[in-house]
Amino acid sequence: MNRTIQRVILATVTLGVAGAAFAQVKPEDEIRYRQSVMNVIGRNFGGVLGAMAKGERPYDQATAVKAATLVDMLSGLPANSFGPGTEKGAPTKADPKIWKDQAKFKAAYDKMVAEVAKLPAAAKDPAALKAQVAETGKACKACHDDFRLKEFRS
Ligand code: ASC
Repeated sequence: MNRTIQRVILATVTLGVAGAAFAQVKPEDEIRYRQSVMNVIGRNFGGVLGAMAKGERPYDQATAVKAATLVDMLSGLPANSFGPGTEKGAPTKADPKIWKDQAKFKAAYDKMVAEVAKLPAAAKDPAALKAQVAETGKACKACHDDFRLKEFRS
């Protein structure tokens, strides 16, 4: 067997194994994953940065930068867990519109990611943090208004 054929076989097997690994994630696990990450984002954005911006919690630079960096690292993850077949499988507030208007969902989601990316730098200064929390919050809210239901559905 020559090396080219060996490589083709190896690539095919690798892709097959990777594909099978992705396919094995059950919809309920994908739903749990995106909800878990959103929960951690919400606790750090609202509970830490939002509270500092509103003056409900004293500003502390190290705490703010840490929370902002964490939110920035996590912001893109749930986007990959709204794939085909994850519309249902566990109680979810994800609006079925997500799967019908993927371009609109992606645009709203990407706007959030772009605003979150500005948080770590803004978190170094209380006034800048307050301004960027406001902009980021608008992007969170816009996507939730359009694509998150008020109640869980099964
Ligand atoms: C949060 C959180 C949201 C958003 C939203 C922003 O911290 O849990 O859903 O911010 O309230 O308007």
